[in-house]
Amino acid sequence: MTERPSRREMLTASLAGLTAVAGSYVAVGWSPTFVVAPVDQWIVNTTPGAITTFMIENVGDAGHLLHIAMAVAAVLGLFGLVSFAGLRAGDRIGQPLVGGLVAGSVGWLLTVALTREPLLALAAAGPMAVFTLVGGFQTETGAINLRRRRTLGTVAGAVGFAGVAAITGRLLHGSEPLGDAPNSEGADKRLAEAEASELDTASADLLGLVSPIDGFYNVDIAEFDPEVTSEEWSLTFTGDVEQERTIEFDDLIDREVENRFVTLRCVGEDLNEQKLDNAAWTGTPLRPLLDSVDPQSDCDCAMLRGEDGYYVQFPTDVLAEGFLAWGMNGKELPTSHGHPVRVLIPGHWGETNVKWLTEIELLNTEEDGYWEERGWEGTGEVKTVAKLWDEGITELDDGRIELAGHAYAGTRGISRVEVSTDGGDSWVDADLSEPLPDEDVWRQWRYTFEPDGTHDVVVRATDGEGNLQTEAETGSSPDGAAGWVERTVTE
Ligand SMILES: Nc1nc2c(c(=O)[nH]1)N[C@H]1C(S)=C(S)[C@@H](COP(=O)(O)O)O[C@H]1N2
Ligand SMILES: [Mo]
Repeated sequence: MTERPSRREMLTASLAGLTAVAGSYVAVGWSPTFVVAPVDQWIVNTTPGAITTFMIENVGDAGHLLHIAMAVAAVLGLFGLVSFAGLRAGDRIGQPLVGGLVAGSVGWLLTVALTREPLLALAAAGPMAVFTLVGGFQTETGAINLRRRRTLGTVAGAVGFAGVAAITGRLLHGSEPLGDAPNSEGADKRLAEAEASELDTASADLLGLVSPIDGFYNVDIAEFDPEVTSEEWSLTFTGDVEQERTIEFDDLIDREVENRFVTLRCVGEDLNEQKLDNAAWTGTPLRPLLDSVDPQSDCDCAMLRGEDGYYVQFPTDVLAEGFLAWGMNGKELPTSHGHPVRVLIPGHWGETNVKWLTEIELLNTEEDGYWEERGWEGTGEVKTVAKLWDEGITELDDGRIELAGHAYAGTRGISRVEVSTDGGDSWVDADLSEPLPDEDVWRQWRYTFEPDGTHDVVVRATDGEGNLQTEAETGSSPDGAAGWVERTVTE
């Protein structure tokens, strides 16, 4: 018969679990070798697509928090159980030391199994052993045998000291600033060009034509970004090609360099959400590389894969228009945007722009990508949209109201943005920023009016081919939100 856990056992197991997770975090930070990461990845991979889509539409990014919470809880529970088992074993034979060792060793094995990092796993196993040991030395009433107090004090002191040292080290280490992207000399000129094309707006917080790197939106299937150095990185063309080919980073950056503006928009965003951003990217065109492998694919389609296990499939002729980028606004790509190399596909939804790109497989028959398997249809061209975010609504000193925002229609471009302040009865043209000479880039719009009470403001764009933005509203799933953004503005 097993007895129910006592308070002492529960406390020991919880503390051991907590400090093991904390120890792992202190050692490796928010990285793929943090002990929670593989469990989190497993949850992400096994969550049914319908649930994922439901979460995206209803709780948005909070879905990530839920995944993380589940993963942390699972690891805490697992470690707690191990400590509990060690504690019981030690009690049974009257050897707390053995209990601590058992908990530490099993904890270590478990962490190595999850992270494949034997040395770093000690950061989780150590605290586990120590706390299980401390629990074993305590009596049920919580009193500690006096003779052992000194030993315990020394052990606890040492652990505390190591913990503080490690945390300080981590804080001092911090995140290092991004270096300049190789061969990105032309990027500065492009950034200056964008600044010169911007509209003057009254709002201090509204984005200009270029999104700052740390403000650029982020969409990831996983909660832990892969960490790939440019030395480790390579891209391989596989599948139905005349000739398989692998290209390394140093060879990639030696190819023809371009600095292009490319705007990205996520198919999963709500109509007036802000998963829409623009940057100047440094990279090289894909077409010559693709031609060099001589694709033989029957479906004229390719599957692109990223280091995080992400994959997406779309036509080869769309891919050929793409661009392999290693720089963002003149800096090397940050981890969160696909370091060291991502693909950028003009005019198509964000999901085609694979980060941490490692493989391009030419296929003979079409296959679903990660999001398509989960019910999305996000590999096509973006829909046209004009946005009116909060920061774009400003009351001027003279009492007038300035409305400003961004409009985007992929490679079709934006030719016009109209604003209505009476719920769509009458329309006026907004000012537009100078068009940038790139094929897939947004524009800014601005409109100022005299308010008179409460206004039902509606905004709509017309693309470069003369098509008016679709009026009928739809949610984001499966192929992107449609409709006109409507806001109530009161003087
Ligand atoms: N490897 C990989 N690439 C990816 C994703 C991902 O989760 N993993 N997300 C895609 C989606 S859905 C979007 S909208 C864009 C977002 O790019 P960003 O995070 O740089 O803004 O990346 C795409 N590329
Ligand atoms: Mo996306």
